[in-house]
Amino acid sequence: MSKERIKISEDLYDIMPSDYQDLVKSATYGKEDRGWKDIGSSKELIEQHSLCAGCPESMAFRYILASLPNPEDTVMVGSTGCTSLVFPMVAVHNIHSLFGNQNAIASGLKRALSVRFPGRVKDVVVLAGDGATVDIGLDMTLQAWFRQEKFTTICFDNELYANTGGQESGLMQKGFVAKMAPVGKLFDKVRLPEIARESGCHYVVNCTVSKPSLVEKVIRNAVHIAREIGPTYLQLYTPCILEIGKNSMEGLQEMRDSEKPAERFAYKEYVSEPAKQLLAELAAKDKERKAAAKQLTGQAQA
Ligand SMILES: Cc1ncc(C[n+]2csc(CCOP(=O)(O)OP(=O)(O)O)c2C)c(N)n1
Ligand code: SF4
Ligand SMILES: [Mg+2]
Repeated sequence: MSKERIKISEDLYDIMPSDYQDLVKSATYGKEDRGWKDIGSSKELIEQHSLCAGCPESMAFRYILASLPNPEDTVMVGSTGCTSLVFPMVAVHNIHSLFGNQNAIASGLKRALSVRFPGRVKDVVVLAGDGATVDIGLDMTLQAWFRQEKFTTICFDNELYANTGGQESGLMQKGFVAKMAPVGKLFDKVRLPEIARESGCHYVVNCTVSKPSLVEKVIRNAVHIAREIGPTYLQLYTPCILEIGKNSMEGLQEMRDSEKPAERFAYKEYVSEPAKQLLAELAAKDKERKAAAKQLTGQAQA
């Protein structure tokens, strides 16, 4: 989906929807330093959504799409749930998979893309809810990690099945009572970040989406590491405000409360040794590139 491929034929320009015209004119495709700060000043890759007003999943989507290092050559794989309501409005190639199958679909897709486009970087990113990732899709999630499939898995953890009215999920907290789980959860929240690490993921982060700069950093790291080394996993807390009885303005505070030290979404990160080395190399290259750009600007101004 590079700008070249979405360019509008001159003869058809005036009949194309203005949203599409804006996408071609001012989306950040191809911009190496794209990030959350482009939100508001460039055409975003998602501007509308059908989630509940104030749902933190909608913030998370915006930050993630703004931070993908290579959106024009990225394919996202979604699954059934609240997240799947958003994908039809996302300006990045995406596939909807049957509930729970997302990591199996992504495995085949990533392999097919590397055969079809051998010389080209093609990133695959799974984005699914906790029910899809840890319950119905757990086998597919784990097997992809065991096989060292080179893509990123993002779980929007809202600690229940939101889209079907609030059933218990493996990532729900112990004791939590939901509309369709009136007895209260009897077991502990599954320690999926730890399982991801044990299953071979090279980069694992557990955090909330309260800070866009942090989301940007972890998305970039996860995609780069998956591209070069092996599977990566991000578990992002996107509370279902509808189910926990908060209004649209309270999602951010809910995330801030849950990321305090010792709370269940306190920032947790694991980076494997090869991934650490890759991140150091990327940081050095980035520094060099920015210094060269600064020098060029200086010369142009002199
Ligand atoms: C194979 C299959 N099983 C069950 C369902 C019903 N279903 C739709 S969404 C959903 C829950 C999704 O929960 P989660 O993955 O946590 O996403 P959320 O809606 O919370 O974002 C379920 C069980 C389905 N659509 N397909
Ligand atoms: S039901 Fe919950 S997770 Fe789904 S859109 Fe509404 S607030 Fe968000
Ligand atoms: Mg959920």
